[in-house]
Amino acid sequence: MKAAVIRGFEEKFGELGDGRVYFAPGRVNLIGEHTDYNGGHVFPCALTLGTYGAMRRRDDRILRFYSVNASGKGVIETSLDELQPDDRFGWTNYPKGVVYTFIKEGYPVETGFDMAVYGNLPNGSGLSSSASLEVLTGFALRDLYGFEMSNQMLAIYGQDAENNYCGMNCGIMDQFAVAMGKKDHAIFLHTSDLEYEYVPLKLDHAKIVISNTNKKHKLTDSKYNERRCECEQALEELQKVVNIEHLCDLTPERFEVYKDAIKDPVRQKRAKHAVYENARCVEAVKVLKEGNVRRFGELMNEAHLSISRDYEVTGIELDTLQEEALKIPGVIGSRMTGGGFGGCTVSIVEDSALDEFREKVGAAYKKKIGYDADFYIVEVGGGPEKL
Ligand code: GAF
Repeated sequence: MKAAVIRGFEEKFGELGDGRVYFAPGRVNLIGEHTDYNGGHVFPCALTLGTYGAMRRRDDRILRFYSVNASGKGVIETSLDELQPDDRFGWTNYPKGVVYTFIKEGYPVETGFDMAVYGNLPNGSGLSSSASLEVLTGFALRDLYGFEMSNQMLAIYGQDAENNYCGMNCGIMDQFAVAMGKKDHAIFLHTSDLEYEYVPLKLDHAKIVISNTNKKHKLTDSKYNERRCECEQALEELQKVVNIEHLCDLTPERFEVYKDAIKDPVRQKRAKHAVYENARCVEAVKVLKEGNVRRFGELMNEAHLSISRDYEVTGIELDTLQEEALKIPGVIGSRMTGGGFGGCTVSIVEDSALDEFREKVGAAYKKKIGYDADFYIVEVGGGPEKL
């Protein structure tokens, strides 16, 4: 991968010279979905799959971008004086957005750079290829321009770029998981104060399997922002009757007491998901620490039902993958992961059932949906690094 990105860089931009190569992971969220913008808990982990970037500073104000994966599109050139987002140049809005945020926050990016990237995360699969690219860019800028900031700030600036430059109102989970990843650990993050804890992922005789629906989707034009608005409206209604700052400040029991303050039944379902999902996430981490992987799996299954029925961000593709997974006896738990509307499921599958999983879930998916799903046995990796 490192060689491929250097080759791509040198083909387009000449010798890498004093440039550098970096890596930032993707992430998968194990449980705690659509809770991060509701002040709740999440439990993601970084993957060993991610984005490689070769980057070299320039002396002028030009920015040149090249994606080895999307090689047909060639080099995209712009300048620090033309930093506005441009839909025609898709993925380059993520690194440009990070440059924009850095400048806004007082980190002077006064000269441009050449950047080639190569990713092995399936694109648009909900494994955070965009957060990976944002954190990669921030990490590389920090190193090449000598800025001082923590990895946590890289996550915050990545989210800022995504929210204010790319127009996707995401929470902090993805950028945090990418910037703060730790090998063989998941991150139990409380999103309202960014308190976090690394929890070892001991899944004896089982693996994390990601199943990609291969349904094309883009969260910026999906209903993600609409769901976020529904939660904000529900919160405003609840705040008239109970003193809370975020939806996830409520326990399920207190939610049941106050829920009728939310007048619209659809909004009430959205809020219910957020509150119950937060409680599930807290319980899931507790049982995992106790070594109870079975209960962790049951909570994953419950989480999928909640997000499918109450939050309604799954669709037939994700639901089929999850339902078919649960028919295999060696599956400990399975649920959609990420924003939804396509993307992937995450399943915990016993080693002895891995082949059967791929065969049976794959065949049933193809029969029902009409095209193939892809399956990846993934490993939990660390955060961004200089290679
Ligand atoms: C997407 C967002 F980017 C995250 O912030 C999070 O809300 C997630 O969807 C749902 O849990 O990945």
